[in-house]
Amino acid sequence: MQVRNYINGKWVEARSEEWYVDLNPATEEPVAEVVKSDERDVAAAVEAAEAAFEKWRKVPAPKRAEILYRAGQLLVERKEQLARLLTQEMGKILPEARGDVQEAIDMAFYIGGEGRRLLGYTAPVELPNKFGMAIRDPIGVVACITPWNFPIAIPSWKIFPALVAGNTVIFKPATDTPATAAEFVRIFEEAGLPPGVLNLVIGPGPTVGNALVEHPTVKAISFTGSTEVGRDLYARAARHLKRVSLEMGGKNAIIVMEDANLELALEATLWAAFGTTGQRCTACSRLILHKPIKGKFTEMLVERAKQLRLGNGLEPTTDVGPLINEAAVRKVHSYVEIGKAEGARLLCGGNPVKVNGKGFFYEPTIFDQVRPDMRIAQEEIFGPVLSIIEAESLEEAIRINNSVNYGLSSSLFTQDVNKAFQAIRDITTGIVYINHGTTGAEIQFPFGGTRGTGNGHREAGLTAIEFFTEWKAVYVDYSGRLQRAQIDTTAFGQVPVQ
Ligand code: UN1
Repeated sequence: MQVRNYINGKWVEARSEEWYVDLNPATEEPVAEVVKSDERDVAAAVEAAEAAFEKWRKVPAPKRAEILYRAGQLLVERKEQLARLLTQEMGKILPEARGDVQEAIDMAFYIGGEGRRLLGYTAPVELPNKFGMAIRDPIGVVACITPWNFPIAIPSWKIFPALVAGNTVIFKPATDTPATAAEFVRIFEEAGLPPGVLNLVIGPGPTVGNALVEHPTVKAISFTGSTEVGRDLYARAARHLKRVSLEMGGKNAIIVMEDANLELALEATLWAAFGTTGQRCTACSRLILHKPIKGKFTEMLVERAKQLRLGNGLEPTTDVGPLINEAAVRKVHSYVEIGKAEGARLLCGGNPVKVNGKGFFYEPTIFDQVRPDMRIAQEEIFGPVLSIIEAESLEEAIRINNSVNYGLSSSLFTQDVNKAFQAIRDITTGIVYINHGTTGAEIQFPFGGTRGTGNGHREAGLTAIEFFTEWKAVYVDYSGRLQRAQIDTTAFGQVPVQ
């Protein structure tokens, strides 16, 4: 399989004529040969997107939305095929890959509705025979830079809202998941999206990503990825006064209180910590246990974690797939070494593994006796490594929960409604779960976080359209004479004579 760029409605090779090989992380076999683009391809894509914008912005929004609905329908029809490709390219188990596609389907139909909303507002004005309204405009050419861990869902959060609002898009997917990205773009092509409205440029962040940040025609950048890259991108984009939405790391915790349903908390912890091999921004990497149940719950958890089966995500018997690549295995393992050196106690896992002699697998790993200030309790590992921290009270648990440099998702297990509401009030992350793990956000609510997780924006939900539109305030004076606001009004409390 060969994967090419999609620029101005055509599947094209990179100007460099270079290719790289995209690997299946479970088998280490090639999935595809992929174009390796550089700034010349970005320039061509931006030119196409700029030209297309003039027409696309004038297509009535309900008509733009019909293309989204058609794309949603094609995603429904092709869900299984896309999920299988996604598993082969990214590694997550097939049921999760189906969920990834489903999240894009949900977004297509949810945000398609914006075609008949894109709500602005009117408000009364102070002068007679004058009308005021605030309406939304598209921004222009926008860039969507996306990670490999949700190769369809995350692009869908960005591309669908951008398009329905009338922008044209350059899509730069992660270099680890280009084949899935290309199949996603093919769906828009088949749905009838005009040439140039959505362009795909595949290549490394330092060249393609940078070129997008520096190109003056790209007006906004929606980025999901590491905090390190996001921070640098934000600073450079600021020099161009670009609008930037950042969705970055997490260090999410589950708190389990003495009165919790422990069986439920156990299932939820296994799913949130080891599902997607811990490679979700929302994954649980800290487990804060109330002292009275700590011993018992830890025992239950370790026993179950040891039974999780590693393997190819296409096999129905697999619980946990591989990490994305060799570098990820090295990174996760280095954190395990750090944890040991810091004095945490390794209860299970802690080793890279091969399945049938191949693959970037890592054992589900649990550390006990972790102090909140240890690096394994503070830094994002992005793998199947869970740190157990003890707390004496709910107040202490919440304090520990909040005292990291990330703020994406949190979870509390309790059967006490008072504790639940106290936690909802005091937890300072962008997403809070009660009696559910830290993963599984739905697209109709805002997605994003505080502190090092983001820069104040939220994706999805009612907030999805905010980022991709520009406000325009419109005043229509139909008095036929010069009426000066703030000046030609009557004195306070005096009604103007008609
Ligand atoms: C991510 O890991 O960046 O809430 C996205 C969840 C998924 C999305 C995760 N719906 O876990």
